[in-house]
Amino acid sequence: MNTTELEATVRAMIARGKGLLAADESSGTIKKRFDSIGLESTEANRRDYRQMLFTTEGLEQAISGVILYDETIRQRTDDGRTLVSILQAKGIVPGIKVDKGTVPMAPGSAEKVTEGLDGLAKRYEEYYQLGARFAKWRAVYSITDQLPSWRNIRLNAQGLARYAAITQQSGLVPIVEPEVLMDGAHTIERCFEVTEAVQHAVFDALVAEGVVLELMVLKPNMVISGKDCPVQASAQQVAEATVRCFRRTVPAAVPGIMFLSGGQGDVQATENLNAINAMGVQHPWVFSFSYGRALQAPALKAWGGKKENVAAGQRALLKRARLNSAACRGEYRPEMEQAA
Ligand code: 5MM
Repeated sequence: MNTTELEATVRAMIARGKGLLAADESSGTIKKRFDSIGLESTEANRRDYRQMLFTTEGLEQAISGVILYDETIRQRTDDGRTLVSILQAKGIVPGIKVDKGTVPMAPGSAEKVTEGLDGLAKRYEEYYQLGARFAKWRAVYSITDQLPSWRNIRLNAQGLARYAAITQQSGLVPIVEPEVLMDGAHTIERCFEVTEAVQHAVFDALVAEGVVLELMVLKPNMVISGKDCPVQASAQQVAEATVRCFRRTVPAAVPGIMFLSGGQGDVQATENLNAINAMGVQHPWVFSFSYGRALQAPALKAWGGKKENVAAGQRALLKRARLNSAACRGEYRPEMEQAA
């Protein structure tokens, strides 16, 4: 394991005031996103969209890394440069999503497990050549009164841990993403309970698998009310519950906790991250963002699939990236939404 290189990658990813842009939507997910603006999901349109995002001037001031999808890491701009080289020229670290999505845990089961371990070390040889220096694997957990089951928590933890070990051995930094979904009417207390159990199982498995905790990044959900819960917790309550949960479960050796947005509104995701960083408490970890929807939704809308809107799309992306950068420092204020 090239510890020096992995350390440098982690440091770059968690650089102060910066976060990750999750642009690793699989074909099914990007189709859903494009459907929302009435755009066909063709290879050329997906390339144009990602090119629009990555060529945003000044993006590197707030974004340290971008998570790519297999198709994107191979694509080129109009003038023949790889999309990866656009990022590298800005000092942004390219990363790659390596999981192959989820399947039912058993026939008929509502719970999901993540696939993609077969041939992973071999796939990394090519991804490294293509420029990837970190990777991402996502496990998802649904909340109901009975779920997630212990079996589901255990199986997903094992998958995340095995992936993380192979990733480090292959010279890339693993982002470990256990996502407890916001879907449902559950309370923030129930989200706390499930997230705590999930994180305990994940770290138990990571340690058992020999993963070097200093050389990974955690990408979790915040502890938050279910989308349909009649009582929605405030940003302050989300921050307090989230920090309490991670103080109980995440070893201090882990350098960075970079949250997913998970369906939170774009402003809400910024407010919550800001509240976490404005608590005035010293934490062992950097708290930052690895947002997909919360960074991209306004940009996608402003772009609308039209060449003449590229600048508008980029302005929208830069605005959210900068405001989330401020939230990493606990310096975001609602008035900044208008000022930006
Ligand atoms: C960008 O979306 C990622 C890929 O999802 P699929 O494999 O389902 O297409 C996703 O893993 C994303 O990185 C995380 O969910 C964080 O994104 P959000 O939108 O939750 O911040």
